[in-house]
Amino acid sequence: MGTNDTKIKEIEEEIKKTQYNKATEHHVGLLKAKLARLQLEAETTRKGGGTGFSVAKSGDATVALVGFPNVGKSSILNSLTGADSEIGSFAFTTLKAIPGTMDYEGAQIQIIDLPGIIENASAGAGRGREVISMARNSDLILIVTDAEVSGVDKIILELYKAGIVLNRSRKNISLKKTVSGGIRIHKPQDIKVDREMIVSILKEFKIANADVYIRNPIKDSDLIEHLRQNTVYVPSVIAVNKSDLPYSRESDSRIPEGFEYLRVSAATGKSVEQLKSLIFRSLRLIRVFMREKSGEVDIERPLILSEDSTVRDVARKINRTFISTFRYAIISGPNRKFSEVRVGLDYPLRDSDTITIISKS
Ligand SMILES: Nc1nc2c(ncn2[C@@H]2O[C@H](COP(=O)(O)OP(=O)(O)OP(=O)(O)O)[C@@H](O)[C@H]2O)c(=O)[nH]1
Ligand SMILES: [Mg+2]
Repeated sequence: MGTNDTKIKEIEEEIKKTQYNKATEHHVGLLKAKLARLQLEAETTRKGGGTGFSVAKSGDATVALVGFPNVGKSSILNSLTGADSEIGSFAFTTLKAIPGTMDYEGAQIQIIDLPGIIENASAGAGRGREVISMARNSDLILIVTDAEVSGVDKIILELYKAGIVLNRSRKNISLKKTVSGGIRIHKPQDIKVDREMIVSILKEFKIANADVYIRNPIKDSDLIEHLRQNTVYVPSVIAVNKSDLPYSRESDSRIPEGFEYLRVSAATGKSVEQLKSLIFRSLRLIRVFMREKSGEVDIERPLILSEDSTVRDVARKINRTFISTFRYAIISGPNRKFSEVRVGLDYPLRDSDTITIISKS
């Protein structure tokens, strides 16, 4: 274990021991900043070691299956996609990434089965590094647990240590380093910030001069995540597998706040269909149907886009030249109050819209 690792352990222990309250909040914030900086350094020095799994992204979105060994990840992949990932009654059956495709409402969702992770995966234990890198690049992380919901908090922590933040969005912070002038904080008047805290966190990251722009209320962890650079924000849901087996009443209370979950059984097929719709909904995708000028609509194969897409994204997806020759688009759909409307490139789309693009001739 390197000296960095020892220091990381010590700080983690100290954070655990320290009761969090008004009086200690500053101290804990600094410890967290120190921890994040050490983890970042550890990661940079470790880079280059170990190769990632090679699975090309395909389909409209990618979902990574993350969980402890033997909880039934491969069984879930197989029941969601009809893939044939090896299942075994012992830990570490799966040793590499195995992709499958889930067909849902016209969308092709890539699901990737991964080896089980263990504690300290973020520090490279087991195949932790590779698993985490797949998770980092996915559009949704499906955490799989056994019926007792054991260890979800540990999995979330391992991902967090590797810079993967689940079910939270990026806070609006930006930072411009300057050569002098100290730390200047720019923010709306009604937002309160702990200036002293911000200055000391920045100091930990060796920043003494900077303009900091804050647009919404932030916590110390938001700033630390911002400074870590490698932070990604990924949505996540939990599949509580093996729920055909008996489980204790308390197990549901182990689901962390802010996570949706579903009790399923890959063995009996219980709630597998519901899991498919939970996955699809959590990916926040919309389906958009193209109508030819002739009036023909391809309802078998909608375009799959993220929910914040506009007409421009449709045009771009079909053919780049559509943007330069674009005149207007005609939109209709079951989720619209109007029967038809003419719109421009920036018009936001809704699920199940039908769109016709009219080009300059
Ligand atoms: N009772 C029950 N057993 C299950 C269920 N799903 C999987 N199993 C069993 O659990 C064991 C592990 O299943 P896998 O799908 O190989 O688990 P895994 O998470 O992929 O395991 P690793 O690849 O080793 O990490 C096997 O013996 C499966 O038959 C379930 O829903 N109910
Ligand atoms: Mg497996």
